[in-house]
Amino acid sequence: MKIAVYPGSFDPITKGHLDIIERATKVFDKVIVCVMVNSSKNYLFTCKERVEMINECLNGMEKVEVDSYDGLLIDYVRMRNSNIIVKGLRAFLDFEYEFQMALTNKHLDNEIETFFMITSNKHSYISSTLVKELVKYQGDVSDFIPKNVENAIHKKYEEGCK
Ligand code: COD
Repeated sequence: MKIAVYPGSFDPITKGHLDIIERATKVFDKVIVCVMVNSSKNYLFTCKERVEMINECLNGMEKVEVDSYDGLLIDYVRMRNSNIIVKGLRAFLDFEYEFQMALTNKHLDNEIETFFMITSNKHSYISSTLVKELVKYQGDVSDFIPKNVENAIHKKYEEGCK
């Protein structure tokens, strides 16, 4: 059974992330979406909120499990009896960063492989940062995030989060 781990911050999940998840289920037997910590980012949503939001967006999508982990990605991948990391690539900018992470993970555990999936055209410029800013200033984000995610961002800003 080919189990793949799709790690990320997902703060919040976007239609770009969901597209990668859906396409990954066509390649792997099981896809574990894992909410993790990128220490260079400040998060709007708690880990629990991000996990809940992702579950709501999956609409019972088969073969997908949502989890969270605060630690090294390779430790999590091994713990889940997997050796596959799935990543999405939007642009050249992503490539440099993802390339560095993939090689570091490979150095730490040579058995673990990173699979890159190129974003689909219509999702190529979506980012969690961009959608948060659009919502903050009342921009239309219906093409970028599901409605429940938009509502959750609105709620955060109403509560005074920055
Ligand atoms: N279309 C396609 N793919 C996309 C899109 C889009 N529109 N938007 C984002 N993606 C991809 C990203 O390229 C990435 O692969 C994935 O989706 C998640 O993106 P983010 O932005 O939600 O998550 P990141 O990049 O902040 O996640 C970084 C991790 C949390 C995975 C990383 O920091 C990590 O592994 N942390 C755990 C600690 C660790 O092991 N560190 C050492 C790493 S070498």
